Amino acid sequence: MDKLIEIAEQFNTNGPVLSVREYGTGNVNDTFLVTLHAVPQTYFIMQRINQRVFHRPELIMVNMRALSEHVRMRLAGERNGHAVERRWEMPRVFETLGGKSYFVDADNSFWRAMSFIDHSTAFPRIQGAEHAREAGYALGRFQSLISDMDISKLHDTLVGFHITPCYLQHYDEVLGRKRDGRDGADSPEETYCKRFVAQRRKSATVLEDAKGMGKLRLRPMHGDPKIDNIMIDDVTRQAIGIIDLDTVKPGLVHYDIGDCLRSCCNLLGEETTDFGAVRFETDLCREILRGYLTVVGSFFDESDYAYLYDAVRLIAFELGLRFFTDHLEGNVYFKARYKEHNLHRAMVQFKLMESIEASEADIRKIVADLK
Ligand code: GN1
Ligand code: MG
Repeated sequence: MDKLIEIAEQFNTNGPVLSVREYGTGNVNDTFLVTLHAVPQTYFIMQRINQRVFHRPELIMVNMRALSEHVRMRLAGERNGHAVERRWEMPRVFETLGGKSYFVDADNSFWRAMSFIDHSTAFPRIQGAEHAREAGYALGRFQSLISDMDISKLHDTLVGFHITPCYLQHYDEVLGRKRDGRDGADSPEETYCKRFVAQRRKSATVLEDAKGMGKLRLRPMHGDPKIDNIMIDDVTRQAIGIIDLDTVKPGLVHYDIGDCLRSCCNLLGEETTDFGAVRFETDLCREILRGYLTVVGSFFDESDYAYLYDAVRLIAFELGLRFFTDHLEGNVYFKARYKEHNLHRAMVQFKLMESIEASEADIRKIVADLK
């Protein structure tokens, strides 16, 4: 603990550090809430970036700086142009006492600190229709705020991230290695997952093919707009920001809206082990898309709408595949509390995908009605 306090004291904040405690449920980085003695900034967020995942964490900080600057200018421009004002916040990066945007400790761990967005909450589950609409709005708002960013200024902080065929290729390699090593017999869950991937692998290229054909194009995207990253104002109940900006990069916004839907429309969450009960809630899907399309509808064309169903189906497959591959590899990417943890997470995503497939007609109708 003393060591964590010492690290927190490396950052330029307004007051001595009182305490540091673990915070949140991230699968990759380690997050801490730092409490200060002083007011008004009584808390801040400190994170250790997982360098097994992010090989160049300093590039994340370069991106964050460019991103904050861009959004700040866009918001200032809006304030000048219109009277309408809605709270929108981005985490502010804290510099170290030496004026850098990160701190590397004696063990070579990479630390950064950011402001805590006050008077707001990130819920682990969708609370109702209004919350769902706000979640969709938040993603649309975020994508629209960064839509005019020069993508050549954004570093690719995680090469291959959200390119589904790359995950399939990696899965095949891992499986091949395991066969050579002649591992023990598969558990029923492992058998289910292998069969599931084999049956659906052909469709893994659907979004990348659409990109290749020019039907979908690269735009700046968030990369991880899951429910836990959407901040809701404690008083107005409106969405006021999306946190976790490590994976903002050029990509297909369809991976984003797909990810937001697969996360928000699964009320049992990613961590349940009640696999048979996992369902995709189409009523929430309608509200999320309603909120989302009120913002991005202006830059969506015919094929953007046409690929929405594929997007949500694919991202559940992709995340399930990522969890399952990590299980086969021995949990080297996602933090796991027990040996089968990533296998169980994969089961949840695959069951969710089955439910998405069973709801295809409903989802397509929702999209058509909202167009
Ligand atoms: C990881 O670390 P966290 O929990 O913010 C992952 C996302 C997954 C998510 C699933 C960099 O996000 O892609 O969708 O878990 N982030 C990375 O919960 O791989
Ligand atoms: Mg994340």
